[in-house]
Amino acid sequence: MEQSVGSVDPKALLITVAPTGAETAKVDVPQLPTTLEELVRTAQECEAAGAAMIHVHIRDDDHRPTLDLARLTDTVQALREATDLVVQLSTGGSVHDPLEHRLRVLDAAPDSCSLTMGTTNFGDDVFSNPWPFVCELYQLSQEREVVPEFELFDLGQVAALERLLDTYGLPFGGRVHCDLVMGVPGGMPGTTDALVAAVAALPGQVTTWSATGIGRTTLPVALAALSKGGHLRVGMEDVLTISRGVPVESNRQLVERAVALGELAQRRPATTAEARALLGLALAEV
Ligand code: KMH
Ligand code: ZN
Repeated sequence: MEQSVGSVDPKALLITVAPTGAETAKVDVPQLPTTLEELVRTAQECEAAGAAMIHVHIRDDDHRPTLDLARLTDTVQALREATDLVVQLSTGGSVHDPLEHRLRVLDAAPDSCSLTMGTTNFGDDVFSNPWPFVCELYQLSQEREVVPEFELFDLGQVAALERLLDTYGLPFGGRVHCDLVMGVPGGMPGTTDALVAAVAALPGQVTTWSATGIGRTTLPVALAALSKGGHLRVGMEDVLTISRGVPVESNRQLVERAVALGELAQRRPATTAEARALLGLALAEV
């Protein structure tokens, strides 16, 4: 029986894996997937472990972050061929990427793109997201039929999301999915109190949300998100230790831990079909 878009079992837990990021050097963490081959293998392992979406940053031949369009396009194609994951490209890139290169990411035609709702101090750097850029990227995502995931680094960005939706309407697909990125030095802290405040302030149009805690805030944020009925993002973009002083071996290990935490909360990993329904990428058949 055909159901309405987005009517997904509330027990389904969307696990997004963010395997690489733009901040960690391969030389420091050799297990970080930086080549296309490593990324595809990681994606397959993480899908098998329970992930349904992948948040992708790519690297060049020297393992440095890049937004090279041909490489991004090849990456989307390779991930689609090798997995059924929802492919989300980062439009955040690295703190050094010019805004015009970040807009060009949509030319690679991913299923989804990240869209950060404001400028954030990012450690010693600045992650620049001026309001006109946010509006341009959002309108481009609507035009190109790419589903945005709104990245919220602080409470002000939650308010900015409401302003954006009130001004430009709903995203392509009609769903509003956002991700609380917590514990960045310069953003909201990775605490239960901050998560509860952010979730309480989400605009009414939001249909689903996930959360991720950077570094040592990973576990508190994941547990708080589960207790509030949210979804999870995990991966080596956000954390490099599995416990104090113990390096993460692989992204699969982090996905497996998310599945185990979800089981304790009586949730089960969302399938890729459910993820598509939840994001408005397809009519729900689940
Ligand atoms: N690498 C950060 C500067 C995103 O992917 O959209 C930005 C980031 C957010 O990771
Ligand atoms: Zn990212």
